[in-house]
Amino acid sequence: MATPVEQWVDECARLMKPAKTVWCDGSQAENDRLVDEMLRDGTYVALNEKTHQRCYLHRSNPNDVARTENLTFICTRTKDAAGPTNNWMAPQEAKDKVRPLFDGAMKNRTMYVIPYILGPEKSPYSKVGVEVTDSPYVVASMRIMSRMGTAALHRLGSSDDFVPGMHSLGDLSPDRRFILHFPEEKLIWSVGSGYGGNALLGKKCFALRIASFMAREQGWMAEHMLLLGLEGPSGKTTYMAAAFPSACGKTNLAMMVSSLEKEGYRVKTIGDDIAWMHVAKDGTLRAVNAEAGFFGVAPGTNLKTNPNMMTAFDHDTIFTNTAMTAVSREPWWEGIGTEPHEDLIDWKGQKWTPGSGPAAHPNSRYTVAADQSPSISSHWEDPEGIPISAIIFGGRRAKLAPLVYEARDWNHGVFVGATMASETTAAATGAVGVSRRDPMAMIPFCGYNMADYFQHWLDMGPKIKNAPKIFHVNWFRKDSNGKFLWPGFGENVRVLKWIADRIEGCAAATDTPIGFVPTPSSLTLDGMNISRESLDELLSVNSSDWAQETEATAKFFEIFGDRLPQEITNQQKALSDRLARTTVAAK
Ligand code: GTP
Ligand code: SPV
Ligand code: MN
Repeated sequence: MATPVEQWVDECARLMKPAKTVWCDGSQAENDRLVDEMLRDGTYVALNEKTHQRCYLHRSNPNDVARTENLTFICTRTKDAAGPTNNWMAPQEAKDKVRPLFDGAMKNRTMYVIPYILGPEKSPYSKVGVEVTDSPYVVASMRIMSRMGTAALHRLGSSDDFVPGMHSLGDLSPDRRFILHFPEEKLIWSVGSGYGGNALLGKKCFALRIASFMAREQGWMAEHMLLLGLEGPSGKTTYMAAAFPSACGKTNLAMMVSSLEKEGYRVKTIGDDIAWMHVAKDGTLRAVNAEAGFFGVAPGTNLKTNPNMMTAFDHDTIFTNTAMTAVSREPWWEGIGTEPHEDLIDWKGQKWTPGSGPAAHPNSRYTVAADQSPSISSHWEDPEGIPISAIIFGGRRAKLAPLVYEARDWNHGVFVGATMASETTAAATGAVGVSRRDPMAMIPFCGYNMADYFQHWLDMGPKIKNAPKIFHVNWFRKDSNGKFLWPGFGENVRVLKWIADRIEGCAAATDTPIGFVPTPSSLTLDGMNISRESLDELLSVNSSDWAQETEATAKFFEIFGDRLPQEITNQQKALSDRLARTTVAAK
């Protein structure tokens, strides 16, 4: 008797009609075969074997370089279940429309079957997915990003407890590109894109959109969050989870080299993008990294901003849409630490000239195994996960939001997350630098109605013993000349230290209408070059600006109608009242 997964794979083969089907085992030998094939057909370009062992450059189709949110759909039975922030199609309509694009899509191609585990191999919280794809680049990427191959098939056995994901490159035309999620039947269909979150179906499609839906049903949380441990001088580690929108600094924070190393503060990485969090038997909130690798933004990565990553990716790494140096064949991007020069080949494979725009695509990325980072925590694969003491929200906000503040309690923290906004980045197609509301950094990734998602967050708090404290950070506040007020990167550890000190009850704060803001002297700023004026501006809370902001958030919440939890409305009102009572909280 065929197992459920074999039956589903047969169905896919009947529809897409591949020349052959290959079940991936995840072995090095299999990867070597794929690399040879990809080097032969141009999918991969070989990089310098001396400086970058087994590293390759992949150039995706120039029309296929970022997630396409406008072509991403949540296909629940009712539109309400998907909510006002998602694109929606009825399941049957979606299938009728998109099935023809899969019909015969793999003629003369190989269909690869990728069984994979999300979460640590032996964790009770982990889940199995199976992706079929005609892209060897997707196979190689999934091998780095998840526990792929035989281990996953073993874990699955003859069970039907897996999330199937059907992927084909199709003809790569944006007109025939669809990323469809069927959360009620836990199914993913993706066609017409070979890039990142559109095509590696274990990532945003399963680990966030489908998983967030499951998490609500089952009482846990699937979040767009990095996970890190801050080691202090006493030897104690404080574990934190942080949600920032795409390309807003998760990877860099999770892997930072602390500027307070001499003082005994070090950051250890657990994950950089997706956290699954459960209330454990002892009542603590425990988080696992759903992934096994980093698919990180290349531009801006250099020996100063992220030395750990510069070490991690000098072997066994895939670079996507970066530039390369023509003679030495090394990857290159803006902000790598060297000036652009005439010897560059740009991300489209053309000779770069100063007039031809950025040499690397702004959303160019590296794909590298997590355990290649020197910063990886020895607990990153703990089956029970790590206990979370702080949840941090943040975004790119040139104005308004101070460097850091602490929410008054869990419900206020949920409100702080729900009112997040950030300037858009190159991680998704569309305009860059436009401020948009992005609750919990989940706007593109929540697989159901976000009003219900807020309620789910509110419901989780009381289930956790010593619920984590909730904070908001902003590394991106600018002065009147448009310059960042805060140096960021390794200096962000100073903010993490303040957060850990707040948890221990030993850091001072000003009680402002938006929450608790550090007093200037409660931040450890020794050895750092920052003026008193910049610091004051970074910590300032302008009540009239915030009053305007609350109007904008109230307007945003209107789209949810009656479904918006009453508690969110209460929090909104309480904030407005506090703002009205206080004219100035800033110093
Ligand atoms: P996704 O992988 O898209 O989810 O992004 P991410 O949230 O992991 O963002 P990442 O850490 O890759 O950073 C994105 C960009 O922001 C990079 O170009 C970084 O150089 C820049 N960046 C990260 N941290 C800071 C910071 O503290 N300050 C400033 N000014 N820029 C930062
Ligand atoms: C993001 O956009 O948040 C990413 C990259 O982490 S992608 O895999 O394309 O979603
Ligand atoms: Mn991300």
